[in-house]
Amino acid sequence: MRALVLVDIQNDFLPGGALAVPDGNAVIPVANALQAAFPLVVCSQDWHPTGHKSFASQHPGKRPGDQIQLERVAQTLWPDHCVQGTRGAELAADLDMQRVDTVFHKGTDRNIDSYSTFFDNEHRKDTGLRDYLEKRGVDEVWVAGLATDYCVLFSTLDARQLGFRTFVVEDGCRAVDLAEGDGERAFAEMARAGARITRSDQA
Ligand code: VGL
Ligand code: ZN
Repeated sequence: MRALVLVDIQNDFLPGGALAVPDGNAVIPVANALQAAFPLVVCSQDWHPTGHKSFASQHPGKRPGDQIQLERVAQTLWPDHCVQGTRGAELAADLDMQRVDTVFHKGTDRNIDSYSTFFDNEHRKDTGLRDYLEKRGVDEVWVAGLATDYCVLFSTLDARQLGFRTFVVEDGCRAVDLAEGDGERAFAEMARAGARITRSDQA
């Protein structure tokens, strides 16, 4: 049994948003079209409290794009984004939600970021997605959404580590590309971890 995981398709990651992913809008029609091919569809939603430690605004003298050490892991600093209850945090209005079974929130702990839809960046807390999928007999996960080089990458690596057969829908993802080529490097890393890089017409 397979499931489609749509990662962080939220206003703040779309053009005009606080952490706009170039061409981020392009993933919406792909995500909508994919859904019919899956018996189970879930979404993740980046869902930060105000003053989240991944925000550059919380670190005097730091700017978005800078790196710091947070708890025990390296953390890239971001503009304030996906703050709980704000319009920027809402899932894209054009994303078809009719067949979406559950929305999993992540990044809710002020002190640690969570790129992955499964675990926080220290692998301490679980979002519940793993149990949810295993209870329903899911052994294959397809991933699409935003952004290729952060939340799609880490969700895919965790899915592989948890033993799911894992596919990443290349045309259904877009990258932040803080450094040129980050998106391409992320696809290569996911492939190295055993994920199959595929396209939406293969679903
Ligand atoms: C994301 C940076 C910060 C993502 C979330 O969804 O890829 N990237 N928070
Ligand atoms: Zn975030």
